[in-house]
Amino acid sequence: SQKGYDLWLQYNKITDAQLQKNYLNKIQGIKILGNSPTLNVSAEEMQTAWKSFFGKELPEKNSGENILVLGKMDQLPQQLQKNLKSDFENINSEGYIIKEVKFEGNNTILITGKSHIGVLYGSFRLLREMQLHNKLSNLDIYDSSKIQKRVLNHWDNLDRTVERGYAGFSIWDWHLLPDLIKPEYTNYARANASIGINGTVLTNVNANSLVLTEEYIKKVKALAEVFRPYGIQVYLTARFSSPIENGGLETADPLNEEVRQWWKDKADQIYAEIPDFGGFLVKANSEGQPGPNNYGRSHVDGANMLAEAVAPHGGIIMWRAFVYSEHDPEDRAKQAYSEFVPFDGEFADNVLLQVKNGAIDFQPREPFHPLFGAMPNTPLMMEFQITQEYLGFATHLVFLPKLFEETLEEDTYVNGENSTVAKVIDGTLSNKKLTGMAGVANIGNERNWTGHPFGQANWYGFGRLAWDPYMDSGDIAEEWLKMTFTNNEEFVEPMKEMMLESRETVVKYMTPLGLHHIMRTGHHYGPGPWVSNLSRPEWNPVYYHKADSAGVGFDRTSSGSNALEQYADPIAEKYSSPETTPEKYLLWFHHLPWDYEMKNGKTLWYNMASKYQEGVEEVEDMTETWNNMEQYVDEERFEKVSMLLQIQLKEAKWWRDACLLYFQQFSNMEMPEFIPEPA
Ligand code: GCW
Repeated sequence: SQKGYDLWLQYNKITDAQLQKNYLNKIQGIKILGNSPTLNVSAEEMQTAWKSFFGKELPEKNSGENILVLGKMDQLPQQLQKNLKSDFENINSEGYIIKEVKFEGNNTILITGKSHIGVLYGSFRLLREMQLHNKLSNLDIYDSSKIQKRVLNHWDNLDRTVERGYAGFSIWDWHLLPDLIKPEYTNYARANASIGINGTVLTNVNANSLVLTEEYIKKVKALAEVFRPYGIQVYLTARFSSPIENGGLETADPLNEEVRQWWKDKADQIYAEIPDFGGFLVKANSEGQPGPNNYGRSHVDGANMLAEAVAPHGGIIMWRAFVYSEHDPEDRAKQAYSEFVPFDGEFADNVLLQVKNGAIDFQPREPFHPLFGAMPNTPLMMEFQITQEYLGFATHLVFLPKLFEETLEEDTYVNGENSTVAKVIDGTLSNKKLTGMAGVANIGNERNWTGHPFGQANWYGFGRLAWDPYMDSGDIAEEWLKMTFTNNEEFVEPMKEMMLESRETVVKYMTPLGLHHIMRTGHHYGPGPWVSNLSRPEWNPVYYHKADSAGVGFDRTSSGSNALEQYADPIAEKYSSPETTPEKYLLWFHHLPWDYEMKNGKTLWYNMASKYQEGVEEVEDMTETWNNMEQYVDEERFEKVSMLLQIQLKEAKWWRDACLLYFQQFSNMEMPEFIPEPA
């Protein structure tokens, strides 16, 4: 049905009489100042919402009391511009102001900004206020994004398969582009704009150079045209060897003049078709992708060459720091830091270094990546994964903003206390102008976009945190629940609690106490701690948990890999001893005996078992909470979530039983009495 498709833009009918009165009194008509595709989109959105909220249109009015006025700063009457001078000083070029003002002598609600896109964001904000059932009185709201590039990364291939995508095939129908424009493209843009996402990388980081051919550039252009009114720029992934594959050159050496010229010409060609093209995202010399190292050149040589090609057009390069090599004996967790820190300050001005939240790979829980804070002279862009590669795909309900928030709030201590990751990312810690946050998309061609109806919350939450990395995940959950389902507190309160706990729950039944990367190799679904036969050692779970009769965990202190040395002193010191290491990271940093006594006086083995058990019990609680919600949710979404939760419960038990039975061989200790016999 429509419900799943409409995401958080349900605009449920306003039934409360008081509220309806307030809204309809305050806004009796709409006046649009000026003209632009983005303004048209804003006006259309108002109409869509009005029909859904109130069953009627919002009439256009030229003047009068209680109208809604939409227009950017320089369209406002001179006097009003003057009156709002200090308000405008509060916002950046994408920011907005929603304020009750006198307009041509009448009381009006004004939505304005310095750009049309600001007006669009303001329009979505006003509609959100209404979806949240906030009264419109003495409106005086202003807001701006704290991060500049808020970008989805689609790992979508040109044949429409999606790497680590679990919601069907790619939504980009390359075969029928540029001639067939699907309504999904518009609705995708609209949904993204509603949460402030302003960029999208259309293609997989494991890139195909075909997308840089003239034929595909036309297809990309068609999408860019759909997205433009919504303020969304398109980016592509650039396969480093494209000059060879596409250009017929003999090399892709970034210091070769012909190669440099090829990329410049390519950029010119793209920008001739797509003047607001965002730039390139590049995965180089990682997991078999070609890169500058193939020619004995560095990541800086590679990134700066591409940066030079797009710079004249205002483009940027997002260069990924996700590198590790099977030939490197160093702990995988240390390799990116070792590789990139020496290059600090050497990247061109229009390069962002894109760093995953943790040093291994999108685990249910990881300590923050030590690169954050360690490269003060390089703008670092956060890469989160919205798609649940290691968190149960689109089958398990896990509210990821909680995970994102945990990383953003971590203190790097690099400039003393309160040097949080959020401050690295928003540029305030070391005064960066270019800032960004990327999220690997969980979107596919499923009718509800994300497969699991609650996957939508992760897309939503990513957008909200990219706009404001200091947002509270509880507020995000609450907004999303109200906008997506209902404002009824009897639904919102228990569901909010359930969402907020869901992340800790998945950690408990998959990888408690700092365990990591013990998923079945290859697909990363389900447990596989026993796997040890892959040619690349660091792809084997045994590499990470190191269970033996002496104990379990990865020693990353000075007696082990010393990955800790990559963190600032307060962290390195604190985590060097198991006694002072937060329990959640215990086995990430320490190899400890099975009978190691933990804070509660019980052994490590006992604690591990009880975490797995708690995880299972918490999923049981989730199913119960959801069962009580039937009356508040449409049948289709209710049934789907019910069935998915049953699978999640079955699989939480699978995780518990598989991991505990496996680890028991090493612990040689009895299974605590609360663990049931495996089915
Ligand atoms: O998480 C791992 C995935 C790969 C992915 C890679 C990356 C796109 O298993 O599928 O490739 O990371 O981020 O580049």
